[in-house]
Amino acid sequence: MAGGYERHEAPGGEVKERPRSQTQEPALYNVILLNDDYTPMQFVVDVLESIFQRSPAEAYRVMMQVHTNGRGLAGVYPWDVAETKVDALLCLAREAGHPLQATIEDA
Ligand code: TYC
Repeated sequence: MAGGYERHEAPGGEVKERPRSQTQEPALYNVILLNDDYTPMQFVVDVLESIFQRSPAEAYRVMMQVHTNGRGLAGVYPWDVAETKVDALLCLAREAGHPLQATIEDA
């Protein structure tokens, strides 16, 4: 990782230096929703709102994107979060008897 120092100019013109942060941002992954012919549109909208924290308008837009193009982006998360959200989605879909599927891809 690139080391070194970050330089900041303080309001009085004084230059301060501190070691560059050693913390790594986590890798991000896309959760992709897949279309099918059976899952009701409203169920997909509800899932996007409840699991992926999309607004009603966003949820409808993403659902229509998937319905029209076959796939669409539900959200972008670190691996563990993406996996947990897909598990929750599959669980809700299975309980409701819908074949809704999602995959995780590199962002
Ligand atoms: N194609 C489905 C229908 O016509 C709706 C749908 C949208 C299903 C998005 C899955 O990920 C999906 N009822």
